[in-house]
Amino acid sequence: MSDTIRFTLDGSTLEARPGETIWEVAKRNGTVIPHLCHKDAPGYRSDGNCRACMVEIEGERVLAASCIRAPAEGMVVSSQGQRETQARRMVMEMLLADQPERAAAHDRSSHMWDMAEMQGVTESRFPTIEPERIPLLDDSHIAMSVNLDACIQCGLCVRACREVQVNDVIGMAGRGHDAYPVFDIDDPMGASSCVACGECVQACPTGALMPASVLDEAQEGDSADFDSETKSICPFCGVGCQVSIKVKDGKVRNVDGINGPSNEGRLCVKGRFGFDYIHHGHRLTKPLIRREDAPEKGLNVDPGNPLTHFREASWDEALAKAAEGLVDLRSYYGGKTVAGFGSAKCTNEEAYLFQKLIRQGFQHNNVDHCTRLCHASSVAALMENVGSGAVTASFNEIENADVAIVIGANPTENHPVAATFFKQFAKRGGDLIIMDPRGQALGRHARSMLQFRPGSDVAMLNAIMNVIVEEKLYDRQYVEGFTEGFFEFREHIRAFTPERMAEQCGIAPDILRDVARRFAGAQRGMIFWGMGISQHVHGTDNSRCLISLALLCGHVGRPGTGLHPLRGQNNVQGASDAGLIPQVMPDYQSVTDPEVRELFRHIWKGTQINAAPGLTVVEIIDAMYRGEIKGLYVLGENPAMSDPDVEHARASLAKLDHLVVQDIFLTETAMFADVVLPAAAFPEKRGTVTNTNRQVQMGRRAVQAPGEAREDWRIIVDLARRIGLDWDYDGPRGVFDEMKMSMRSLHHITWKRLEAEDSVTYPCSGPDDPGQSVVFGDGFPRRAGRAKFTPARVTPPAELPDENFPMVLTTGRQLEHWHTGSMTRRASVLDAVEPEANCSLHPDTLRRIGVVPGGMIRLTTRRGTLTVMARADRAVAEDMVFLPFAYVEAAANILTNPALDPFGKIPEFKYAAVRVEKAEDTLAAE
Ligand SMILES: Nc1nc2c(c(=O)[nH]1)N[C@H]1C(S)=C(S)[C@@H](COP(=O)(O)OP(=O)(O)OC[C@H]3O[C@@H](n4cnc5c(=O)[nH]c(N)nc54)[C@H](O)[C@@H]3O)O[C@H]1N2
Ligand SMILES: Nc1nc2c(c(=O)[nH]1)N[C@H]1C(S)=C(S)[C@@H](COP(=O)(O)OP(=O)(O)OC[C@H]3O[C@@H](n4cnc5c(=O)[nH]c(N)nc54)[C@H](O)[C@@H]3O)O[C@H]1N2
Ligand SMILES: [Mo]
Repeated sequence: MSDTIRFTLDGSTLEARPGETIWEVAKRNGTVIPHLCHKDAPGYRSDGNCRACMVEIEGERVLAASCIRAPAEGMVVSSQGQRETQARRMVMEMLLADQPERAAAHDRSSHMWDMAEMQGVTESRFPTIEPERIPLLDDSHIAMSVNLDACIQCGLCVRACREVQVNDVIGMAGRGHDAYPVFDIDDPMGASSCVACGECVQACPTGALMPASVLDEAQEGDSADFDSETKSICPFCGVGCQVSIKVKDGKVRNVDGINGPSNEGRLCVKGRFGFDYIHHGHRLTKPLIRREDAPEKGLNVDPGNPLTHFREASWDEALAKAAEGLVDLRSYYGGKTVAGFGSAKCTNEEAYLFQKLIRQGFQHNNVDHCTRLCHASSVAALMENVGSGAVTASFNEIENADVAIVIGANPTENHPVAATFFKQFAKRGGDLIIMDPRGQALGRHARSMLQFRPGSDVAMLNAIMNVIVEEKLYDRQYVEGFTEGFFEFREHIRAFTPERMAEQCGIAPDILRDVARRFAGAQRGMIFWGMGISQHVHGTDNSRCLISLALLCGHVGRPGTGLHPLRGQNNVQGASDAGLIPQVMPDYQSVTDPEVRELFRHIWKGTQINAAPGLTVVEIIDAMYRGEIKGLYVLGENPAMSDPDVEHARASLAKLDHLVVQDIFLTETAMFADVVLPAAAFPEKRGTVTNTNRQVQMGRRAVQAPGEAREDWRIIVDLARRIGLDWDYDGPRGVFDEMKMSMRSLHHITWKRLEAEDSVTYPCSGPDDPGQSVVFGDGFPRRAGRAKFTPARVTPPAELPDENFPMVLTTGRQLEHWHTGSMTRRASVLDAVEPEANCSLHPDTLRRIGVVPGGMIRLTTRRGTLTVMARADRAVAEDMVFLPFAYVEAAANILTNPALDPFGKIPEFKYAAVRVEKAEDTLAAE
């Protein structure tokens, strides 16, 4: 290629690609030039400040830093000559002079010691630092230690924090030799605004910043002192970060991010410091059977001591008992009285087996999972209008976008690694537009932050589209070429003028116009959304608007464009693909389609698939309450916490004749069980998971499961056999191969490839194709290849504030906790950072009800009441309360409204009328 450059390095002629540095070309050709302040990882800008990587360039008087120097045509470079090797050694020696000795190092295997060793430097000829200048230890953070005596002022931590994660907490203070990193203005790390992503710890080449788990009491440690290292996937969110898990003495010692396609080496606090839930003393290690003399079913069990209500049993007995209860119901009342809740925390293979067990074993489709509470409405709208429920582009495509809307999602807390890419986009000058009734951290990076009224998305989005249509800003060619329904849509949207809608959504007409013009005027735009869109009785309408908006502007199918509902659980995309949905078989093939049923009859050796779509999560809970469903098998879900109107859900669980719960902890749901089956956690098993980007990735076992806990797939298979199914799987690989028989999405994705490549994106066009991150450039999987405009009307939330319940309750998440808290409240770092149930209100609202921040308030809705500690947060509107749902002692879902969206059947978790008062016990205490 003409734009490559040829130069000579150590006598060989090499080619440099555009933008490559001498260091990079050398590395690509097998020579690692020593380096310290340069990090060989995506996202890290070279700085050339430490001079550890100097090379000689013919004709130049001074040596050059190879990490920042670009080769020029014909340049002659030497990296192995005496002059540069000596100079580099000198740099190492000078830096080592100020370091603790290797035997007492914070990290005896730090990158710095590696580099010293590589150059034969073991000690320094130079005087060591004066003792009074040695900085003090900062151990104020629970997860990270700061020992600046090892700092070489290379600035990598600053670049990690500011440029890679874009958190801007670390800066440099002081000058020259006495420069040192500071947190915020000069706070101890633990008191700073640090969000504990740990990027700085991963970047630091000397051990000055270290995971606390690697250090002993004397602050000495060795990052290479582990028994095994396993590449796997983070078990928390749908970003699907690739991780390297270091295990010592059977326990996870620390976790690093590796260069997966979605995370490019980055992690957040949960992925880096949240794995020790798997070692918690509450882990289920033996099967449990409810005791005959157990008290009534309820939340009355201590998860650390279940033997008050349960007795331990052998696997044989527990599986027999679990199966017998289900089989009895099937024979007395029919298969329809048994339902299953599968898991988005388990693997693809486990999800597939689970839905197969229910469909084959009970001859109906009453199987669903948490996607129903999550993006069911988004998927309904996407299926209807685009013909596919998955994202049209990976979130990383934001790199190629000019404008991006993030609406009803809070990625800095819920998809923190995706958020780093969003922040980088804004930093590069990308036009980031946030739309959320609540302020959020991403708002600081956005060009516009539209803080509109909750539940008024359709009004706001329709007004924006009204402008685009009226001002003829839409992409006519795209609309004509790739869509249908535009003329009806255009008529419909006429009425939604910004002036009319402004009052409903609370955003001024000129702002709506400006946003419309920017989004439509950009070359490439993306839309990201989350639960603020989906969890409403009009969630499907909300999503329809977003789809129409992207179609109008032609922002689909090209790099830097697309629709991206940020998927939540680590494997919710995969579990949905695998058929854990009552209306569809694997790959969204409808149960009502005779050809589909025939296909599965064939693959499943004669099984008749029931043609009637099954019930959804909330419908199953209602059917349990009415006594129509009498048996339930729950795999890795916690409906006794996560379902709306949870007292009703708990009452339904208590009514069951037979409940089998398979989990890693005795969850609130398991407390109602007749049989509890102890499962291996994700880092203890093998199998594939699919992230929000459609990347199918390989999860591997890093540690052994505790006690008698078993991998989920194995438990499902054993149970299936005992209910009479003729299954002979001997591992996830065989299951994956069977999945491929019915799932086109897995074409060209083989187990062997995943073993070798760790990740392949679907759709994938051939054995060497890494998969397509952007889809639908040449049409949609719908009739005539066209996507559709479906007009949406403004509908109010199911329950509006009134005299008795004058405020609005909204629920959601926090960075450190995972959903129902089962995992993260048992992760030591995460629980220490966020230990107490809390809610947030505007400071003026707190003042009005007479509560100081940190005081207790009482929240009451038509469903129930609870007390919880209140924080002051200006991000929350004055008439709203934000309540996370991770805390059993103040379970948000006691309050939420179970009203459903008619299409997605998703409950309205984001809006309920609430009364807020000062809690009586606080009153009494005064
Ligand atoms: N730390 C952490 N991360 C998680 C999870 C977790 O439990 N903890 N769960 C994972 C899962 S399964 C999911 S689905 C994702 C969810 O991730 P998100 O979708 O980001 O989740 P939420 O915090 O529930 O809500 C998102 C936003 O919706 C806004 N919102 C509320 N009402 C409205 C409204 O009427 N309209 C609009 N447009 N916005 C509104 C809220 O203010 C909030 O900022 O997170 C995943 N990641
Ligand atoms: N109020 C309110 N409620 C909500 C929401 C909201 O925003 N507000 N959001 C909803 C959404 S989006 C979602 S996705 C749901 C989530 O609802 P759930 O899926 O019920 O919540 P989790 O706490 O993630 O439950 C996962 C369970 O799996 C277990 N587990 C983890 N790993 C494994 C494993 O390897 N094997 C097995 N067998 N079990 C395992 C955990 O211990 C835990 O009990 O909550 C919904 N509920
Ligand atoms: Mo979710």
